Amino acid sequence: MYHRAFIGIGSNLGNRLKHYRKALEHIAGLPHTRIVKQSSLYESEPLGEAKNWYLNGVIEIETNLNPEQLLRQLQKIELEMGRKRTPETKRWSSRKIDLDILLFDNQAIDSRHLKVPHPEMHNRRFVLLPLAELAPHLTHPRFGVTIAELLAGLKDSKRVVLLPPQH
Ligand code: A4P
Ligand code: MG
Repeated sequence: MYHRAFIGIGSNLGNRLKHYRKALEHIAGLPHTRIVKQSSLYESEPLGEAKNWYLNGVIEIETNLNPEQLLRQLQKIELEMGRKRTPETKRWSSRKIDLDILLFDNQAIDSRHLKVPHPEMHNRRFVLLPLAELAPHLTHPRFGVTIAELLAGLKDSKRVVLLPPQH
């Protein structure tokens, strides 16, 4: 059975655009998975202690992986792309690539390793702006309001800047 999921992509280290594109290639190569839509790219002021601005965007995929399998595959991609996960690596530290499952069908998942919808997505302009390009009328499974409504009511003063299309 095919599922529809939205993945948030972020990079704030090195050649961010190159890392972003590489991540898309990896995701497109996952078994029984295809990228259906891609948002524009945004530059965003970092949330947390990192200094570098992020490149952020969202993609919609169709997959027959289940949520746990998808999470494992995304973590494998992060590691293959050289994201360091050592005990010293701080939460929210700079990273070449960060892949978060934002939404998975209409599911609400609350396991130790996986929380869907992503527990912070509704507070983040760098997630809601690109997501609203792809799915403004989609309802958030926990809050019962649409992505466009979440964006309209959002209080997030961090700057998010639309990038012109990349060639
Ligand atoms: N995990 C639970 N739910 C999920 C999910 N839905 N998708 C678990 C992916 N992972 C999920 O994540 C920690 C653990 O979360 C994983 O082991 C997984 O089992 P991580 O990627 O190792 O750590 P992290 O990303 O440093 O921490 P966290 O709390 O996930 O941070 P976020 O929410 O990913 O935020 N500022 C800007 N402007 N743009 C950004 O993209 N990103 C972050 C990271 C901080 N500031 C940012 C941005
Ligand atoms: Mg993450």
